[in-house]
Amino acid sequence: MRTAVAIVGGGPSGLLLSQLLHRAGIGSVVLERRSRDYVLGRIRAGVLEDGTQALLRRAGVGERMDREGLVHDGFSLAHGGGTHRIDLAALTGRSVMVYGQTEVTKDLYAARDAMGGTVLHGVEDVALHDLTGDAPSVTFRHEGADRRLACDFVAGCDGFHGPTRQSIPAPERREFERVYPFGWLGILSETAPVDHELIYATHGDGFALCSMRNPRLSRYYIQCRADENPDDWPDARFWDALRARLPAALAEALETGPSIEKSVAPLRSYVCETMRHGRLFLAGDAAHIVPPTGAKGLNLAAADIHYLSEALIAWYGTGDAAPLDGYAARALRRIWKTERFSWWMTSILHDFPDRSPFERRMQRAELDYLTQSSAAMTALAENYVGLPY
Ligand code: RFL
Ligand code: PHB
Repeated sequence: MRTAVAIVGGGPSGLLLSQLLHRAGIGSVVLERRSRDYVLGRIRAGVLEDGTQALLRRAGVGERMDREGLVHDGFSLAHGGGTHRIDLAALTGRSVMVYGQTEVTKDLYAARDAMGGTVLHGVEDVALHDLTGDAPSVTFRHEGADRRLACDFVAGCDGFHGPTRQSIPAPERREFERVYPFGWLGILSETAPVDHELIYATHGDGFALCSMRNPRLSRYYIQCRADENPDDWPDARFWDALRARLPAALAEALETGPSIEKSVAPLRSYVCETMRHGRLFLAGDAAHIVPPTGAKGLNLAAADIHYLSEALIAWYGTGDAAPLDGYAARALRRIWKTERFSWWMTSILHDFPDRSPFERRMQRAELDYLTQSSAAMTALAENYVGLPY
């Protein structure tokens, strides 16, 4: 088998890259370890920046998003018993869209099918070869047979736990990490969202987030221990804990019901600055992780794909290697700013068990300042709607 770009990972990064390359006449094969149903069953991100929306439209997958996505002109911070609205539209002239990662991925699969794209599911034992020469290849097992895919380039879009980053020799990898001393327990429930916009709440018991997927599907999160077992959280316990962290009026308005999904996600900041090794390029969660507080994971992955697709299209179009050579530096400038924002939002909104009384007062002052200064609110808003590409 031969293709131009071998893409390891059929999550949003891999599918979007494949779609953008295809529209530029460049072939690819996507190798995904899981089944399509498994990939579509994962409940993850929910908020799209306007840059991500524009990229999805450019990839030809914006139609359903524009029809069904919910445009949000603001969100609220809840603390000290009250709420404070951050008016994204007034502060930045821009907005975000609530449209779940599951839907984005579904649209991308439908587009790949319609264009006859090759996505192989259930691949095992992916291994990368000859990355530093000009004829790399990927070997894997698929449907019981050993296969070899010859290619010009390999895109590592296989998420944080995937194998492509490990193909970069350890001494060459420059990695930076912070693991937070808590996680998020999330549920999905077929109930009306407590508000028409998102609410990020801080409370002595810990952080809580009220989000949604559509007007009859709510997504709620509460800060929990990183090693929390979701089975220890029957629905009633979750709803009680959430109510306790919300201002009284919202707690009273909260519609509860059975959860249809419940999971714990650890919180981590991570960057691998080495995003290239010969003909291998990393993108998305394979290269970096942000804590979900700023809703940036999926958006950051899309920005990488924007840069990488442009660079590959330039190489195939004119033979110009400069954009590929500059890919990592260009992507990292935006990655680090987004890491900073996600780290900052996490640090002001969560309860850190090891914080000193002084640090807790600083956290309180920061929130107080944020809700009183239009300069501070504008800084929050411009990061939340997304930094330019
Ligand atoms: P993904 O989505 O992890 O996709 C990687 C794909 O690679 C496949 N893979 C392999 N394929 C072949 N061979 C192997 N050996 C492979 N190993 C792995 C995987 O099966 C998978 O299909 O990475 P991608 O495409 O870069 O997309 C990034 C986003 O998914 C991610 O940034 C966000 O979902 C992060 N994130 C969230 N972001 C938000 O903005 N808001 C959220 O609420 C939110 N919740 C989450 C999240 C990430 C989570 N993870 C990764 C544990 C909740 C969770 C649980
Ligand atoms: C979500 O709806 O899953 C969501 C929304 C905003 C975040 C994180 C997750 O900051």
